[in-house]
Amino acid sequence: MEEKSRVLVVSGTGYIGRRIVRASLAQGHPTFVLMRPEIGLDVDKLQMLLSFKAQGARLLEASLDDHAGLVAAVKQVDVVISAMSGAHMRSHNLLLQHKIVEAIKEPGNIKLLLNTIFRMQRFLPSEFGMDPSRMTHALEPGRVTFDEKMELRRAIEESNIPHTYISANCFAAYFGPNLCQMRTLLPPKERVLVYGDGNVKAIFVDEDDVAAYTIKCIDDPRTMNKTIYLRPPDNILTQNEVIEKWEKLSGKVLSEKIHITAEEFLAPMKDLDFPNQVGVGHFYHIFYEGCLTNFEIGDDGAEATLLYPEVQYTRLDEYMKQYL
Ligand code: GNU
Repeated sequence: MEEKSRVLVVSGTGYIGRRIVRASLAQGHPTFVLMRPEIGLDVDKLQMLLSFKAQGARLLEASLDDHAGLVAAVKQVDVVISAMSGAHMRSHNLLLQHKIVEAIKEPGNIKLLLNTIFRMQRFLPSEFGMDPSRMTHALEPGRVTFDEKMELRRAIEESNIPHTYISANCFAAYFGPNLCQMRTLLPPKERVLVYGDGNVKAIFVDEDDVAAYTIKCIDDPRTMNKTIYLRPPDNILTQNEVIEKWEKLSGKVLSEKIHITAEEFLAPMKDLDFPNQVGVGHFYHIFYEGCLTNFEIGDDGAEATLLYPEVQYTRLDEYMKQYL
C-alpha cells in the first residue's frame, strides 16, 4: 500500500485546525504542523504543538512572512490545509493565506527549470463555513469574510493550484446548543428568540466531523478542484426542530418563545460591537434567508456524507447531551 499523502496544517492550533491535525494523524497521514514564531508567549498553542509532536506529528518552523521557510515546508508535503480563522474580521487574518499561495507557486517554477520532484498536489484554503461564492449579496460588515475567501480563490485558480473548498455550514458549538441564540454558547433556560416562524432549514456539523470529512477529501479524485458541502441529513434542521430536541433532552419546555421578524432582528445592528454586527449578518443569512439550504449542489460540487457514508457523524442531539 503506497504511503499515505503527507499533510501540512497551517493554523494547526486553532479552533478547527487542531481537529484537522488530530484527524490527519488518526487517518494515518504523515502529519506536519507549521510552528510560527508569531505564537510568541502563547503557551497553550506551544504546548498543543508539543502534544501533536508527541502523537507523531512533525513541527515545521516557519513564519508566513518567511517565504523561503514556507517554500521549504510546502516542498515536504503533498497536501497543504489552511485553517486560519476568519472570526476576527478586523484582523484580515485570512489574507495571510496569499503567502501560502506564493510559496506553493514558487517550487512550480523551479520544477520547470530543474525538473525537481515537486510533491504538492492539493491546497485546501480556510473555508469551512457558508459558500462564499454564494454570498456576494451578504450584509456588511460580515461580508468581509466572504470577500477575502473569494479573493484567495481567485489567486489559487489563476495560479492553477489544485484545490478543494470545504463548505462546512454551521459549527455546532456556535449555533446548536444555544438554540441558535446570539451572544451565548449555552442553552437558554426560559425564553428563546425564534427567527421568523422558526421553520428555515439550517445545517449543523460537529467540528470533529468537519475535520474527519476534510481529511477524507484530500486524496480523493472526486473532490479535486471542487467545493465539498457537508450536509449530514439528520443535522439539516429548522430552529424549531433544534429547540424541540433540546426540550426533549432536558425534559423542560421553554416557557417563552418570542418570534422576531427579520426587520426586528436587523434593527439593532448599528448599536452592536463589531463581532456581533458580523454575527447578526451571518445569523440573518442562515436563519431568515436559509442560505445554507436554498440551493442545489452543482457539478462543481459534491456532498460529503454521500462521498463518505462510512463516517458516523454526530447527530446534534448527541452533541447537545454534554450541555445537560
Ligand atoms: C463564527 C458568532 C456567534 C458571532 C470562526 C456573534 C469564522 C471563524 C472560530 O458566524 O464571528 O453567538 O472561527 O453573538 O473562523 C460567528 C462567527 C459566531 C457567526 C464568528 C466563526 C468562527 C466564523 C454568536 C455571536 C453565538
